[in-house]
Amino acid sequence: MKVYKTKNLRNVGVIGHSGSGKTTLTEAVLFHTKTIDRFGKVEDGTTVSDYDGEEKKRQISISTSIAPCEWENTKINLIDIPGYFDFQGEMIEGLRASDVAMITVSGVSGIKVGTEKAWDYVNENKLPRAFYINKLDRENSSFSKVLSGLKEKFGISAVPIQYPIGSEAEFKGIVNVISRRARIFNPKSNEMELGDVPEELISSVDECKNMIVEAVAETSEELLNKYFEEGTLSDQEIYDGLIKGCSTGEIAPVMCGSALKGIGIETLLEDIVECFPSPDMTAPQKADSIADGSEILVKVDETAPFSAIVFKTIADPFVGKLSIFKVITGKALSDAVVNNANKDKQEKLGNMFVLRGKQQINVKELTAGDIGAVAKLQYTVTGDTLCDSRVNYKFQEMVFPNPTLSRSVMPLSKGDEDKISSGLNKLLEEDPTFKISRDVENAETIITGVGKSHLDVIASKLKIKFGAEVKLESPKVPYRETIKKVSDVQGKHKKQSGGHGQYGDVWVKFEPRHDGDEMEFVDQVVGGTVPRQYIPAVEKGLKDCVKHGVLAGYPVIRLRAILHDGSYHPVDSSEMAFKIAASLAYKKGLETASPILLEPIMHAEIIVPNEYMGDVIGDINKKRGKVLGMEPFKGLEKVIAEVPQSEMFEYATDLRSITQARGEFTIHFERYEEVPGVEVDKIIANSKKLKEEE
Ligand SMILES: Nc1nc2c(ncn2[C@@H]2O[C@H](COP(=O)(O)OP(=O)(O)O)[C@@H](O)[C@H]2O)c(=O)[nH]1
Ligand SMILES: [Mg+2]
Repeated sequence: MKVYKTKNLRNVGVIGHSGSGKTTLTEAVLFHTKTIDRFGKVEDGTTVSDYDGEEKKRQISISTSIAPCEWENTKINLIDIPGYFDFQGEMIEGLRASDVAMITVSGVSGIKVGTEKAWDYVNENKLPRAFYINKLDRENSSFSKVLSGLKEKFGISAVPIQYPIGSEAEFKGIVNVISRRARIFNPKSNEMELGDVPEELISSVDECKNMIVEAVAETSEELLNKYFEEGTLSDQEIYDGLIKGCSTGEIAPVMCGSALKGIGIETLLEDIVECFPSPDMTAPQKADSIADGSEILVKVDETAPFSAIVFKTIADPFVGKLSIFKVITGKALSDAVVNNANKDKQEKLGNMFVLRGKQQINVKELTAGDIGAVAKLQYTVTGDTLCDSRVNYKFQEMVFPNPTLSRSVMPLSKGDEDKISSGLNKLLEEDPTFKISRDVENAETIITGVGKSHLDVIASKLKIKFGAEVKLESPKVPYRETIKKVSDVQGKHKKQSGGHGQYGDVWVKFEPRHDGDEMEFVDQVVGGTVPRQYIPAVEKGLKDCVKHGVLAGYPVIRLRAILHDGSYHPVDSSEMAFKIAASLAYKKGLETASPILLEPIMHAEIIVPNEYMGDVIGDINKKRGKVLGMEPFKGLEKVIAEVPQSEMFEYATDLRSITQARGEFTIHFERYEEVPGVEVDKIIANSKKLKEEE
């Protein structure tokens, strides 16, 4: 593959609602540019972008794929980004490398939640954007309906630069609105052929062109004046204004076609080259100065010293780790030794290549704006900056959503623990939206992700890539026990059967403490009723006991134990005998001091569009939660609540279904609170059942 100048590069992130045809469109572009000679199908698992075993199995995209192709001296890097919400991290990574986000919309179903989320994200990150109305070959598809939907939802910035010829089963071509070039499918030659704008479409195409002229005129005072004076703008002014308006995000060009039938692909390519910004035209990248941390803006510039951002990592058990980067300044050369500005270490780029799906194509050089990959970097992780030694900044890191759905990982066969843990750690390298933690109490590994499918995919990758089969279960609630009243009891252990006897006798007062969770042991023995040398054994005995409460076996907290009396035997007393005496006192003492169960209460902040407030609050109440307050938050509403942890394990899934994935939440442990009576019996019964199973 030849080396392209920055001006001749286009990085197009294909995003949008799941199923709108992103992967098929990517495949169609590869096919029509003769990059591949077979048009793969998502259903057959034969596309370039959905090459991973998990993607083939599920027939959806799970990870972001890069698909470069060459067209008229331009290299177009298509970045096929999964639409499914669980793989949001992949979207953030994919868009980090994109200079334009092309939002695909189904011509049948129109704007969906995924369209809105894509728009919100690119809007927030001020990324240039365009729309592609797909599936115009399908029954009930409508270009004009979807176009007015886009205008209504996203404002006048959505301007049609293409117009369809025919519709549904009769859909057969596309008009390039600015150049008025029409391409029509000729069933005889089985090719798209250049032609004139059909008579009956001329007025519609004119109307679209007017929309473009008006939108372009809005982008500068000078053009606006000219437009008012002359009533129109020249084609060159339109192109210049369009590309400028697109790069600042003021104009979102709307294109259309049928990815599956391959209708409109040439016109799309034409517009990508003519109307989409090259990497140097988009807003500068934010970086931090290494010397003093101040913010620096870095323009894509092929003449400056080398710098690149690693926006994605792939963990492969066979190939090893792949780091995928976008060159921001200068050029990347294979075998170069570069700095990792985040780790202050040197890395050798070694064999450099571009990825097309899973295929690796070796390259010697990549210019600013281009995307490449290297294998087996030692220190580098996603988000790091690789650069020349003269570069004194590092790019600002991507912000990923906090994962909220947890599962404990249960090995299916004993002895797989090491495989699981090393596999999970490898998967962690490629996925910043996934976390591993340890539940020490139950000796379990907990994984936390964005949603159920995300965690299912991780379990499945563990099996396929790392050969360890696991079952995912709801994590256990870390209940606690304590007492509400005071008791004062004797624990006496006395055995005199044959030979050496055993004798220990203690009086212990148990009371709740409110100044700490750990058991406090107080020694108030006077007159040596319990000899000095046995007191540590009593304390040790009690400390062992509080690991298991008397109700359901959960650890006991907020307990004070005061040893104040006892007796001993000069021959039969021993540390062991006093330890046993302490445990007898413990059991009796706690049972008579009104033991209770405590459960963790979480503080939750839930952010949702106003129309879902009622349902969200109703659901919180159903979950035994308390709403503490509500406040406006960035045009949405924030609900602040406290909810028992046991009710929140599925909340990521629940909130998604209540709000059609429009809600978000964060959660953290707040405190322990008494479990209400009705729940207690269930918990005790459950813990008995678990013990019997062991
Ligand atoms: N009729 C028709 N079907 C399409 C078109 N584009 C995609 N599809 C189908 O829509 C489904 C989802 O496509 P896919 O590319 O996986 O969508 P993605 O989730 O956005 O990547 C697949 O069954 C495709 O064959 C199109 O232009 N016309
Ligand atoms: Mg896809």
